[in-house]
Amino acid sequence: MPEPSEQFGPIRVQRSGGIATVVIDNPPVNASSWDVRRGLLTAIEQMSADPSVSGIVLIGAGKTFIAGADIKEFDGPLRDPQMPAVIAAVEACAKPVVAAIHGAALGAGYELALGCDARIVAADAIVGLPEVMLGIIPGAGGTQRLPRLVGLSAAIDLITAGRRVKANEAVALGMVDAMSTGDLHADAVQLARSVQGRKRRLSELDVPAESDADIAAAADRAIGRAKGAAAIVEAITAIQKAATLPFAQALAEERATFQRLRQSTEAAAKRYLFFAERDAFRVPGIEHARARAVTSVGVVGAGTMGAGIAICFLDAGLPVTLIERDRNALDAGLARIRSTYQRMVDTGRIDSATMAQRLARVTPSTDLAALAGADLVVEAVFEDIAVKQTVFRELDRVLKPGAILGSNTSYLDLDVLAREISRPGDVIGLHFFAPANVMRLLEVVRGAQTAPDVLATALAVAKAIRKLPVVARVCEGFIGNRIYSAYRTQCEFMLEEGALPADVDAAITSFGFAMGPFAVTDLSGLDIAWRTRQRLALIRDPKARYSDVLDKLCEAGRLGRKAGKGWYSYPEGGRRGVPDDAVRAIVEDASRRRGITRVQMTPGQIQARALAAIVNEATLLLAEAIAARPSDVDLVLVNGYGFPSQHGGPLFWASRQPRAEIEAGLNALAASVGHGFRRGDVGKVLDQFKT
Ligand code: T1G
Repeated sequence: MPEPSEQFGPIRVQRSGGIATVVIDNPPVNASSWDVRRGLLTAIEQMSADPSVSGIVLIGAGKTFIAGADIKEFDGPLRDPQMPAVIAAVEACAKPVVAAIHGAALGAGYELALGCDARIVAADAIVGLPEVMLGIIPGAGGTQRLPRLVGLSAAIDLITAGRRVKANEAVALGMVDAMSTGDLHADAVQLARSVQGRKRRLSELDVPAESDADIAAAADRAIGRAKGAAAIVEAITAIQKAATLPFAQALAEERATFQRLRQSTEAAAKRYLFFAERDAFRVPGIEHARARAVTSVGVVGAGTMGAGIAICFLDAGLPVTLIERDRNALDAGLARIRSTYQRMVDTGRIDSATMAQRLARVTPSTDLAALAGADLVVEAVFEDIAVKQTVFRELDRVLKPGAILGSNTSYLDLDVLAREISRPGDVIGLHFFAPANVMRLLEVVRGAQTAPDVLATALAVAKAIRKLPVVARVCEGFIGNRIYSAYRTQCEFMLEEGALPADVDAAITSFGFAMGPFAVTDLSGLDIAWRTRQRLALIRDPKARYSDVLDKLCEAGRLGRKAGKGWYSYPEGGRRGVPDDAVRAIVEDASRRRGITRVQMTPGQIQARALAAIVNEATLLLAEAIAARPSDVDLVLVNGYGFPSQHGGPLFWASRQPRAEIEAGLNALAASVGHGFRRGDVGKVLDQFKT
């Protein structure tokens, strides 16, 4: 690229043969901050007025085009010039402007590109309008210009799903005009020259004709996905205006909707989670630790979890040695992996060649010695300490020095496992969530002796397998299961006091959870919690309140959906549970045995108690440093336990409620638990949140 001629803050201009290249240089992702917008506007206006310039190319410095508006600016009023003004200047410019896209052109970045006369992408580019993921809608013309390129129904699909579209598909969909053959800048300059003197303003194009049926179908699909997310509904409305309103009016209404949603609690919650995900990778105290190389992985146990874990590594391009105790179990594990990939082929997510490549990287064996060369091994065997200790002792014998031993335990004491072997520093918990190849969350459990570079390796591995790692210290249930257990216990107490499973589940789903605690337990099976209770019975404080309703259900063979009955019944093996009088009888009998007069509870009371249990337990484990920061806890509950993301997680949610209401919920919780209740210093935690 020629030498820079002008500089406007993070924007520099380079000229070559009549083409002015405007370079956006605002690391790390060229977010369109105020400085960038100001610099761009100045550069565009100057190049427009300069007779020696016949065309303009916009390109990003570093690894990407503009990855979007600067989300950090969204909590306050946005300073002028705002992106619509920059794009208006691009459209007003008489000379063709070409967007040269590498890396990410997302949100405002792609909207700027849509304001240009042509778009050319590098092979690694992704383009899209993911604003709904942040509780907002595109606010710089995306809902108006994209439909003019791809049609209304395709725009509805792309925007309401927040899709990030790879280069090939973007060309095929018409979202961009061309793919660079190699030198993106040179190809963009060539393109600018080839369209000299010709403007192609999308704002002047009509929306391609389409049947109302197709448009309605796309809107229905999007509504189906919305699950109450306001931004998706608002996006559909905005997009449809592209076909009904004059461009300028629809653009202004889009902007007004964007500004309104930007200030909503839902959008604030989504921004909080966005930055929380980035913070999760930053673990105090290991800044200087170097991750070990992981080029080969072993998975011990090919059950549902083991097979899913193996798929995570295969998807990331790593070879996996899969171990099972015998041939039958091994074949069953391989069949699980194969059928998962076959479903991905059948649904068009991967092609059969990719499936074959991934399966070819599996080495099945019934001999642990096959793991001698592995850099990392994850055990996913039966959740029993004695079984896991045996496996760890064996692994300690066969693995090479420097190999990392990961355990997928979801409850057990990792330090007990580590003490078993000669290299406790190489032990780490890698708690995947079912289905492991789908759920993004990975609880990384740091043992008392886990070495810093082992923790750093786990975080690097999490990034490589596209997981969201949250570091937890060792305690019963780590972050997620510990909080979920306190929440479920409180929900069971409410059954004894007057609620029924369907009342609690209805209250919880109306708060935004996809499922209530009793429907969830029926899905995962009541016997898992029952086993944990039996294991903990020896150390339970006999004076502490204990609800035995779940035990009674298990003793009655009501183990959940797999048994056709649990908290609900599932006639003809259906997926939908129906309330069952047998459960009501067991619950009412428990009240009688405890001398409790049953009182109808309102959905609000149920929500307050359930959320108080979550918030209180979260506060206790923060005080014990099980989690490093409140946002880590929120990430775990949102990404692993279905806490509604529009609330930002339990602690973010609580920080936005009147403190008196939170205290009232905690008081009700304390009263219901009684003896042994530990009240966390919730106020201290919530004070950390800026409101
Ligand atoms: N604003 C501010 N900071 C951002 C940012 C953004 N849009 N995107 C990333 N960062 C920071 C991030 O916090 C991190 O900082 C660093 O950059 C690297 O990010 C008007 C309103 C582009 C795919 O939703 O998806 O435009 O932690 O770790 O894995 O209609 O970042 O190092 O201090 O994620 O390589 C729409 C958001 C905005 C895209 C790169 N755009 N970004 O992934 O790096 S709304 C988005 C991403 C909008 C208009 C509307 C990813 C990425 P730190 P990273 P990465």
